Amino acid sequence: MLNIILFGPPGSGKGTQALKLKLKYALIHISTGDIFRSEINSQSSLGEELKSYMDHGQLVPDELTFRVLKSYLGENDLEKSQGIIFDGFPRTIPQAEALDTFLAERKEPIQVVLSLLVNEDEVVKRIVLRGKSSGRSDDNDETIVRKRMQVYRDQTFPLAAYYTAQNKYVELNGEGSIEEVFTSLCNHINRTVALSEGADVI
Ligand code: B4P
Repeated sequence: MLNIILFGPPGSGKGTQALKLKLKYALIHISTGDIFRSEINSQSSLGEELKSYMDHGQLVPDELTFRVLKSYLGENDLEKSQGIIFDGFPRTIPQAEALDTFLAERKEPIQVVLSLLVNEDEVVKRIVLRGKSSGRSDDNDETIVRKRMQVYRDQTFPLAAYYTAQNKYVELNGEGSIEEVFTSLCNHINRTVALSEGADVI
């Protein structure tokens, strides 16, 4: 099993790259952002609650995130894949701890956390551009986008130290073209797989 976390600020390309990696490595793609947006589109009261946080650039509270994710996992069979790519999850230390517990029970820990480095002006530019066509209400207001960056720095970036302590955190340049970033991610993943198989990788 190949379990990977794609990490980075909003708009760093996690979703874009996760879709390509999912196809290449036959992984299940778990994006909490996508799961939340699908719940919002169903116009349920739970979706309304999720939207109230997302529209303000805030994280969905952990307890609510766990509830939605648990229900999603109950409906999807994880056994039929070569592994899982986590995109936008975990975003807080309690989320990371819960994920570690869940994967420890399955004896399939995270192998590598790949962090896409992109400067703030570039991510704001990308998200505002996406906002023109995505219809996402959290994308089309620069103030909200900057608030999401602040939330990332305060609540999510501490995970870099959490996974560094586990010797799993790898940073790479997320500012090249989509294909360049993809090649770089694949190189890191191939290296991780080779190391886990006992190869002598320099
Ligand atoms: P997400 O859905 O995770 O979205 P994101 O951070 O905006 O995007 P991502 O990094 O995936 O960027 P993308 O590839 O699309 O989160 C949305 C919200 O949901 C959060 O703010 C939060 O409220 C909530 N949420 C989600 N998970 C949560 C959790 N676990 N706990 C609590 N709350 C949670 O790329 C962005 C744009 O850049 C695209 O238009 C793309 O085409 C472009 N792009 C990508 N790579 C590029 C490149 N190399 N060059 C140029 N453009 C590029």
